[in-house]
Amino acid sequence: IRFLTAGESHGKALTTIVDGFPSNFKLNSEYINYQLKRRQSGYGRGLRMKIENDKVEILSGVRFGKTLGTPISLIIKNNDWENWQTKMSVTEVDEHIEKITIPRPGHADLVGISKYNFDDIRNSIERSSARETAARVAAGSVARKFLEEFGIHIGSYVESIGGIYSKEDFYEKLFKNDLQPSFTGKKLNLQSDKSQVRVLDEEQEKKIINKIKLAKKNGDTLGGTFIVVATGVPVGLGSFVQYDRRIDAEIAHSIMSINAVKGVEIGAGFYSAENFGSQSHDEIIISKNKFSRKTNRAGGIEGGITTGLPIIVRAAMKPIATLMSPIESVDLSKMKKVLSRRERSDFVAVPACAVIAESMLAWSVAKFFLEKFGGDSIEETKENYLNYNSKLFNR
Ligand code: EPS
Repeated sequence: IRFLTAGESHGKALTTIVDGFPSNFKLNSEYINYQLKRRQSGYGRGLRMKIENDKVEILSGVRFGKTLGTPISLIIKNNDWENWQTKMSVTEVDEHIEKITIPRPGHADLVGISKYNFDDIRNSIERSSARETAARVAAGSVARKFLEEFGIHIGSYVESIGGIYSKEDFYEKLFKNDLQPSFTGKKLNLQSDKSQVRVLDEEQEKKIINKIKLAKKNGDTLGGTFIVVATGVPVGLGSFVQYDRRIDAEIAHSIMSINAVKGVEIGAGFYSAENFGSQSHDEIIISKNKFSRKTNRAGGIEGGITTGLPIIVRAAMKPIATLMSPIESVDLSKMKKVLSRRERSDFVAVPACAVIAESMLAWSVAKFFLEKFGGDSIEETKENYLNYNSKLFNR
């Protein structure tokens, strides 16, 4: 499977073409819109989210509510385009449009104009903006819907914002296999989506909201950490035979590709680095002639292959680079020291980032799932899946 996105932040629309999914599974725009709405939410978002009400239009690949096995093309219109028609015109305009020449530290402004030989940072801002992730959520929602056919559910929660963690360490709990099998990604979202910042602890939520208020007051921004899980994943996706067939490598790539993500961890990765091997691995136990693992510190992946336990990914998002209280930069047109430019933005987008990560994780799991089970129709994929499961050792 593959997808490409296109579209500038203040252009007419975002588009994506999703290719390689089998025919005959149900898909409609309401399903995708629900995920798009989740991406727009979270305390700390900026004014743009008040302008946009992201809705997808399915242009191809679906008939009578079911996939055709043909490329699925999706479009999300930018409401804000109305205010940017001249500034973002595809054709030349007579009007003088002021160029942006002061790069925001931490954003793609400086590297973007250097690489693409621009003298206007606007050309770089537009595509590097996290607005593009709306198209990714749309593409990832197709993958998510496909995975649901096999009881695979993706969920997430925010672990911390601005260094504020819960007293209760839910992350550690995730490594205990005793959460299984009733724990699902879907259930996790039912809980985290209730919170304005997608945390699992009300006390923590209050503290975080206060800290976001402080950041807003100071014209500053905050980052944080979040956890994404996939439950119901079968044993055997991915492989150790080549570096690019390891599913942990694939997942790290897709999560790291999200704007502002600076760290990705699978399972108890960094914890294990500080502890003994005996505290880090998942003991294999046998009961009623069936084996299982005592814990899930591996985060559902051993040797680049899924173990059948939940995939657990943790990621760190840096604070958004657009600051209302600017920091030092340079005006490139005058080559003079100045304060960086203000631009409308979010103060915190960690809750949204976790939702985007769900879509990216869904994509990676679906990619390896279809590589293993194939099929041109969902019926064929299911047959292959059931056949594999019936022959699976220790099923
Ligand atoms: C975003 C849209 C953007 C930003 C944000 C994410 O819209 P605008 O630039 O018009 O305010 O709110 O992008 C960034 C934080 C960024 O640094 O690029 C969205 O749709 O998620």
